[in-house]
Amino acid sequence: MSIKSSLVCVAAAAAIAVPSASAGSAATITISHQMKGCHMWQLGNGKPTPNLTVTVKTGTALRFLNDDIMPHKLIQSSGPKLTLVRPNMNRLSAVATTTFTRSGTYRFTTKPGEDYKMFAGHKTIGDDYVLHLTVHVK
Ligand SMILES: [Cu+2]
Repeated sequence: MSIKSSLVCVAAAAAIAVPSASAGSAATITISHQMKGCHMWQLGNGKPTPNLTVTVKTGTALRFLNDDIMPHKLIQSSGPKLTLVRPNMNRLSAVATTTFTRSGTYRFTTKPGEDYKMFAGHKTIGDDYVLHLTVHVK
């Protein structure tokens, strides 16, 4: 399934769950734990990747869910200035959010922290990925 079609599925599911929501749609990007490279982005139930590009409509609320075994601080590296809500995702299942009110191209990365204590000694394969996300807002 392509990234675009899975995003449409997420948006459709959100619309069904909240039928009265009219302004824009919503999508969730999970930072999921992976054996190779430790962590990747995952849009909805899409394929995990360390370099993700998505296209959303103006007004979309994007939710970041940190399901990794380490903290991630969400960092906007380029694009029109955004307000990031709770960007310091420093516990299991922490959520950060932002809403794209202006069209443009936005880029993000994360600054990972140390593994949570309960996962100390947890082994993964290869170097940890540096995550890169591009969001095109139309
Ligand atoms: Cu990780």
